[in-house]
Amino acid sequence: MTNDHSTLFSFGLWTVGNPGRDPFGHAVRPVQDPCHIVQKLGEIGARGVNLHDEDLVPFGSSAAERDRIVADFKKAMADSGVSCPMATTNLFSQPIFKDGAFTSNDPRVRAFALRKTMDAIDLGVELGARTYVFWGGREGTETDACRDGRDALAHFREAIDFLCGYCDDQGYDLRFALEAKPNEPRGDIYLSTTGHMLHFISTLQHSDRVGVNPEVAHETMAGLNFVHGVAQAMECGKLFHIDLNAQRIGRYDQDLRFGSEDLKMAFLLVRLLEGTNGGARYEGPRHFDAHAYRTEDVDGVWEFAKGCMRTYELLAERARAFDADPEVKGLLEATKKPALVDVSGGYSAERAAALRDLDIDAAAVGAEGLGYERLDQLLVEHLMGAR
Ligand code: GLT
Ligand code: MN
Ligand code: MN
Repeated sequence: MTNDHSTLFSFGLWTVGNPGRDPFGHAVRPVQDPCHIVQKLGEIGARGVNLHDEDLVPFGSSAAERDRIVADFKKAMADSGVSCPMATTNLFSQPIFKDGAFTSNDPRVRAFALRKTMDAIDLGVELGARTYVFWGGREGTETDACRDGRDALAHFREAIDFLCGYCDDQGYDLRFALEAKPNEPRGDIYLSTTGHMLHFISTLQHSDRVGVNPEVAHETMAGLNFVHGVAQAMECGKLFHIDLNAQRIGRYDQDLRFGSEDLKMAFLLVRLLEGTNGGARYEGPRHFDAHAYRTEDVDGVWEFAKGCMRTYELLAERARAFDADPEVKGLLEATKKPALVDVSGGYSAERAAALRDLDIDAAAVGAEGLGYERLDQLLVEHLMGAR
């Protein structure tokens, strides 16, 4: 099975470049040079690389150093046939962001964050990025006594509106994708789920330019149904990007290899993204925001990366087989009966009267079996390659 090239797989420099540092232990792998990472991504068939400003250009670099680093990186991208579909800003590592960036109480921090983001947007656009991610890792609290949550949201809105204006002014063809997370590294992070983000977007001045970047691990940490969140984003045309990985409920943000946990959810997610059930396909990059187990050396990292892509392709193939299975089709047909009174056009007195006139035997309907046990068993059998 090969990538049919309509699927763009991408990895962040921070993912395959992750040296295995965690809050309790030092790095276990050497730091890999960004140009080398790009070359390796090209070799394994990943055609996209994503980055934070600081993944490529160290914080505090001079303009001349920045230009030299960027020129080398662009050459590596061209040599390997790897593009940069998405870029983002590191607004979490430097101590100045300890209490947030755009939502900080301190106007100096907010100004610094805007300036850093404008520079990072320039970098992303120079590398060809079409999507710009905002993950508010430090935009949160340990004590809510420090700030009124309404002020935090107003400041966050002000920042996103301002940066949309910056893109308009520069003539940048760039869409913003907001990434939610409930907690970690802050005790609580504002706009904790994709649903919170979707509402926030509806309050923006330039809401057309802004969508979401949901991450498997972030919704799953909180025990939420990730597939529902992605479906909601797709249904309102706001799935601008996606962070694929794996996660177990209730743990720290594990960012595991795609499909390595909750394979059934991964199957249903791929089925939704690929549109094998008849819905519109998600056409953006399949980005793996994940990293190898800390037990691995650099070879293990590239096994991890190949595994993410391979599992995605296998699940896409399984989803196609599931939706083409006549027995599955038959069971799903039964879920698609036409409405008795079409209310999709809104309320009318006639429709209300027609609803009142319907003869519905509630007891009989309530007593019908729906066949979902068989449907789910078929899903499991397809997932296991038994059909
Ligand atoms: C960080 C975070 C991710 C975000 C990245 C973008 S950085 O690794 O854990 O979920 O997508 O800022
Ligand atoms: Mn992410
Ligand atoms: Mn994560």
